[in-house]
Amino acid sequence: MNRFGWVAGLIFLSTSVAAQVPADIELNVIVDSNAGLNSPVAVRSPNDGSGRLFVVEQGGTIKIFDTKGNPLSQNYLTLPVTESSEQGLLGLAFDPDFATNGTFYIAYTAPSTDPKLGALPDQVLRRYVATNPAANTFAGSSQIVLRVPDLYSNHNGGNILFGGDNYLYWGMGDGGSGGDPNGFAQCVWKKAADGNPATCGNTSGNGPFYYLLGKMMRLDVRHTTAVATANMCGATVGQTAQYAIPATNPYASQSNKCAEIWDYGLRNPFRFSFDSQTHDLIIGDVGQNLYEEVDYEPFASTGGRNYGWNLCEGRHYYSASGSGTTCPATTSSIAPVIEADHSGGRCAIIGGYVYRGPSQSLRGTYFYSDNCSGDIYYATPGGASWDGGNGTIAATGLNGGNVSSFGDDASGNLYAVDLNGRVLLLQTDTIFANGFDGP
Ligand SMILES: [Ca+2]
Ligand SMILES: [Ca+2]
Repeated sequence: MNRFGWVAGLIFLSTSVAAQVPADIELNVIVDSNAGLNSPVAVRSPNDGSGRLFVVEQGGTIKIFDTKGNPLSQNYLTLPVTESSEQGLLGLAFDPDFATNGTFYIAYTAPSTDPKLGALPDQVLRRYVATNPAANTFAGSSQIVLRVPDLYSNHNGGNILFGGDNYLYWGMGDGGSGGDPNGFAQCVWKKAADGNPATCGNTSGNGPFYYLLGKMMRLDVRHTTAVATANMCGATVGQTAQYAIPATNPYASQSNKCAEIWDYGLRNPFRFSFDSQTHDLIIGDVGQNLYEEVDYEPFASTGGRNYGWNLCEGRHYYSASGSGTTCPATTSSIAPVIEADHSGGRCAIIGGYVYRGPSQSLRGTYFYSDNCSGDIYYATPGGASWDGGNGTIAATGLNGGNVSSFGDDASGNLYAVDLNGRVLLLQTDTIFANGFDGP
């Protein structure tokens, strides 16, 4: 492409947020509030050809809905968790070969009666292996893969997904409170050169385990480790670990940094996704009091990226060391592609998906929401800023209630989950895919 064409492309991207979504875009109720769902926080497809949708309830239950949106009579799985506004059963990820190996993972806050590494119940990653992958109630075995200690009940991340590389990504919040008082999000050290880096806070006892807070972890959960090494911050040195470190993780070969870390500088990456076509990683990172953000990472990335928290909040300084919007550049962290302030009733971003489903006119558009406003927003991926670099947010005019999550299925249908007990399907009115009835 010639220079002029490249410049023209930039001009197009800078104005692309003003593009209109189709007039016939709709948000249709697939599971309504009478279906008995209690605080749903995730929807997942097992991609096994069954058409089943698995819906995660924060209180510790996984339910299955059929292709018409009707709940099956029995729960798929129930487990004890600690539940509060941000604690609970938070994530579900099916192994890419679930149809044959029956393996899936959940992320949850442990019940208060479990042993714990920190002051509060751990955030736990657990593997399940179903004896019969096609069964509608779980029977089989399970084991804990990794535990992360916690200090405050908020900021627990909890989304888990397999990437296009077949590694499991687990978004972890900064531990909680406000402002990341211990500086965990900027701390990648297993052991500091001087033995006690000030930026890593007071973590007496189980120190290194805390350094997984405020991170995107990347784990090879399809393999175990016979003898855990010193840079595995989620395992005890010398003991067996129920996961392995991908050799291509940024700190895999460094002795003094946590090998589980893929990215750092995250506050609460509550919901993230992978573009099913490009495998790019797109993270919704919940802001402090002023700025929500979306972070973007191409599939070709080698990780080790610093998304800025708690130096920056969005494109703005958070720390007292500066002011204005030059924070990412000044701190050498990565600026978000979308920054959303708290006008319009926004309080906490809900990261969404790039649509790749049957409604052709929606393909390639990124849809996301906010837990307080419930508005469904959209942006066109491309370049370093999807909002024109100035925080201009584009709304579809659709509202999903207290949106907690999005999810897709094998056909690319995009679902939004409403904490009020609903699952919604985003589509244009000419498409009723996967057997769902139209309005
Ligand atoms: Ca927490
Ligand atoms: Ca950031």
